[in-house]
Amino acid sequence: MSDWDLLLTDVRIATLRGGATDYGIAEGSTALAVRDGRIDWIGDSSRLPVRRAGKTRSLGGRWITPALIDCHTHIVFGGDRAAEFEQRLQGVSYQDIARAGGGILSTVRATRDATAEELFRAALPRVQALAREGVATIEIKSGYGLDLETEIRMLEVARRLGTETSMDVRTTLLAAHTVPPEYAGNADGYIDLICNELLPQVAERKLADAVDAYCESIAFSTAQIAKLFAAAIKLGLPVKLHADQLSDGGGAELAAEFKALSADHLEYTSRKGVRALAASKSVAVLLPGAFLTLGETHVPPVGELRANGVPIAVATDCNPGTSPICSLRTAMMLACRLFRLTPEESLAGATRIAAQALGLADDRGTLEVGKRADIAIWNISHPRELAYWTGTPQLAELLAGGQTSAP
Ligand code: DI6
Ligand code: FE
Repeated sequence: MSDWDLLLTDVRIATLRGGATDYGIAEGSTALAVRDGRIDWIGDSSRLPVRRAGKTRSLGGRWITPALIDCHTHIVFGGDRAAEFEQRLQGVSYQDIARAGGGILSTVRATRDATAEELFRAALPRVQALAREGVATIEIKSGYGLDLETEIRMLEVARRLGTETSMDVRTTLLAAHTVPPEYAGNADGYIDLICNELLPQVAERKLADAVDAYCESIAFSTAQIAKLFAAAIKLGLPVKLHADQLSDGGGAELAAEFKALSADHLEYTSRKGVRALAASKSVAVLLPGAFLTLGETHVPPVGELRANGVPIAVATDCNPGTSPICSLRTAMMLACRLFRLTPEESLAGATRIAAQALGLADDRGTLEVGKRADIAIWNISHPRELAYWTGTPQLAELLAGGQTSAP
């Protein structure tokens, strides 16, 4: 019988495991043991097998949950869009700003002008801010380069954020975010560039774990994205989609057709779209930060998603245009307040279901034997507080793969 590396005793455990009710709270006085970075044993302390542990820590009755997972961010970018925020407050719409060459394209200009080092230095404190509130895994999208060189630079910076911090980073190629100025009026030509040149290079160099696209009248059509998705899947890359954020463009149906890992936003998704997602087992990722920032009033069909058994995740969408929010706890609170998720759904959405949205359901997102020991230790009196307070320093410690992780 081999030894444990770490034994946590006198802990209260919210496992968040699937199918459990009440946060998957483990009854009684519990303990959790870690071996080789994974959870090796969980249970009642009175049944603890006798084994040597490299380190034993009594946590004085503190709560632990799975570390949080932010499954949708655009955290690498140049510049900011505070001036557009002011314009929008004056009543100018997001779409009008985009049509006038601002919006995503203004961040594209700033990102193209930035070196890899500058992009890394700008993103690092944002990644650290998420770590400080208990996040151990994030997804980072490209999509502000829109040319071969800058899209690759963004993905390399994202990978570097994963190697130089204790955050585990999953990267996504979002070259189909909007049509770059060089291809104005020729979106099909740009999709061909992505399919024929960018995607093969990115796949060859293993720079992306998935491929995303923006399905919207101001971005790409379902036909264009279908072509891109077919190319991605041929190269072995799973897909996901920005779907139905500003209008019902059949995004959810498209995501379902390609068995997407997730369909994200979904403010305008129809019943038909919800049923398609249910059949494809794709995750619905809700992004209340973008909803709030855009002053959107059309809420995603949460009741329908629930009724059809579509798993619901919650993420920050951290980006300079529509969601300048670098706090997953804030997104969790907003998902409750704006979309009527329960605090338990919101926490599951930022742990177990977020892992599923990244294709990592078997690896992390719950506290169960065999899963990665990504564990958040909290100063709270109940896990429902995690979708209630924001901006409060309630994280006592974050373990990533069983190791104390410094933000
Ligand atoms: N939807 C969003 O909310 C972000 N991208 C997208 O497709 C916004 C990106 C931006 O405005 O910079
Ligand atoms: Fe987004």
